[in-house]
Amino acid sequence: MKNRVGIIGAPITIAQPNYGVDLGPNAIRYAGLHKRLDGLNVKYEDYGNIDIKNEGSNEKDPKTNLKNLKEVTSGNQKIADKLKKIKSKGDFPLILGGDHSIAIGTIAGLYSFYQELGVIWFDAHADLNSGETSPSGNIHGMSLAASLGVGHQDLTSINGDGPKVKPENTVIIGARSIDEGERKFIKEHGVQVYTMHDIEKRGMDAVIKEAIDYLRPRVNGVHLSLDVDGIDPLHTPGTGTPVDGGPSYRETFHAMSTLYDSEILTSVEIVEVNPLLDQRNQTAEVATDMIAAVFGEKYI
Ligand code: B3U
Ligand code: MN
Ligand code: MN
Repeated sequence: MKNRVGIIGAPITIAQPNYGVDLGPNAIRYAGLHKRLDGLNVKYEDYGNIDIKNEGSNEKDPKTNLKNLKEVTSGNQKIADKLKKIKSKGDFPLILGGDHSIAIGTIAGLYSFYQELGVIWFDAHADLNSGETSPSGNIHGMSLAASLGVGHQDLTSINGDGPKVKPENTVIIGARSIDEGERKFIKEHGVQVYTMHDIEKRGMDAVIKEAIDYLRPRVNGVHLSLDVDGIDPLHTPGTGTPVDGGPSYRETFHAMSTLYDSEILTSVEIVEVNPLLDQRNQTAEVATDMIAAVFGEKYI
């Protein structure tokens, strides 16, 4: 990556049920993010954390089936604005979450620069729910759908009405907990999904290379949205909704390293690190290892 990296903390926590995800950005910094980037000779500017008010009622609105819609919307509006600012300076955005709702803001901001944005959504979940299909009312399970233009208007109209990314430019990797409504969404909209079944059968190397080859001719930028619950919880216990049976540390590191080699990425975010559920900051350390891999760290 030739551009300077612009680091932003985006500490939204109220789009999911556990407090503590707002501490994720600092946990990743404490795990040694800056030193790792220094070691790779990556130039960066850390803009600190966006001022987010995590003060919702945490109650499902009976009309919309959404929790904390107003607060999640205003937090994401701030994230979209910040993204636009640092992209205008020419920075390569690195966003530290925060829960996965922050992708609504980052992708909306990126839309001003990439009308054909590709998205790699590395996650145990598909995050393709809406108020109509969500079992929980938690907006972090709806962020990819909202970016695709499906969901409550407040969420789909951040930085302009409508879809910010096309289903055919979207690849999900690592999915193993998909709700009924999300299954339908995938079939109807044609999102490319590599479940754990595909990874088990074909190996991570084949899957990540196919994803890169699929996106490269279609898009003019690629955003990596890395949910740490995508990784097997053996390695990342500090996250709110862990799902067993995920890609190992090694497989994930390899995928990140292959993405670096491909030179396809134009922005990266890492989400759902929750230090209050963690053991000795292990999850933030794994997150930092994965960031190092995506910025070029090798074994030798
Ligand atoms: N699909 C479920 C659970 C979930 C989604 N994302 C996470 N958990 N992290 C839902 O609530 O939408
Ligand atoms: Mn997610
Ligand atoms: Mn997830």
